[in-house]
Amino acid sequence: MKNRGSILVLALWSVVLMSVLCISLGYGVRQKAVLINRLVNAQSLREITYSGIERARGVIQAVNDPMRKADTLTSPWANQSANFREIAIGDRGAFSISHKGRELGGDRWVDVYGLTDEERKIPLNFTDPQTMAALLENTVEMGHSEAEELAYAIIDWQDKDFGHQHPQYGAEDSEYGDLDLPYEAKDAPYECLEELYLVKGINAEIFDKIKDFVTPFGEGAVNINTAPKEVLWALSRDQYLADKIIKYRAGPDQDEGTSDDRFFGDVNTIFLELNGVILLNLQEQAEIEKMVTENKLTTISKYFSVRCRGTLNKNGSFMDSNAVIDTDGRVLYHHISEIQLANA
Ligand SMILES: [Ca+2]
Ligand SMILES: [Ca+2]
Repeated sequence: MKNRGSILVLALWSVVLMSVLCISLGYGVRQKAVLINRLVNAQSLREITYSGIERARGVIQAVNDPMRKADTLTSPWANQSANFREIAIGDRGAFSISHKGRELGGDRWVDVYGLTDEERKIPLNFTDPQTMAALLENTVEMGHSEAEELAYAIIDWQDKDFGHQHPQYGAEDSEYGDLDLPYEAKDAPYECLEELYLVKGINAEIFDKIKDFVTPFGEGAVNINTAPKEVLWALSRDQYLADKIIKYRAGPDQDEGTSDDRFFGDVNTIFLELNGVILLNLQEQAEIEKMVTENKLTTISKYFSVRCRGTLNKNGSFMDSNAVIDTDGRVLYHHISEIQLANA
């Protein structure tokens, strides 16, 4: 009887042990299956967003005629849902390339399906402290001396010398060396926008307010056909001239990005073309001539931003990817900014 009892206890223990083993094995297998599924989903999303960037490169190369006179807000890269909105990649998913643009005839920001040119922004590696200070005053609502102080720090960060351009303002090695975690000023061109966070005086609030109006890309000139009011205002220091340029561009319907838009095809005739439609005063004429003489304006663009979201049909997983491409087909910057994977 005693032996039978022991065998029964042993058998029961074996059953318990086998059950625990099965449960833990099952859990491990399920974990691995989830992991593999997520890796497969991430790979699919990568392929879909890369297809979006390839589409953008194709569109840019198709319009890259060296004889073209202008890139404008009605160019094929600028606003074309057919090319950039919810483009299916087989039955796996789709990509959209979009950015926030001002609603036609209003001040609300809406999704615009297309690329943005970097030449619509102030080039950080070529700008002067006065232009930068004007932008800060108008977009961050800083006082003049506070804006100048920060503008000089932004320039000092990338200029090659170690000395301050301004006797009181700016920041070079000495200012950064005094920080809790010291570093040196870069003294070399900005390569990505987020570098601004390293500049003395820049915080998240300021970065957010200027990020759409400055760029580390470009060759020094701003495209007068695409620049927003904030940029034209900072360049010319004249809000009314900026308004007149945008009014001219918008055409008779006074909406930008529509088929009746006007554009400038040659920097040397900007004054004549603008004055033919909207009368300019002598000061505005001088401001345009100054910008042209200092090579601050262009009518075409070479660098383009692509903000692409790839999504999976089966579970809504998505990946956001930002890239900058140029008219030669080069990808100069590429960064996955967000990825959200569902388990299914
Ligand atoms: Ca420097
Ligand atoms: Ca128009």
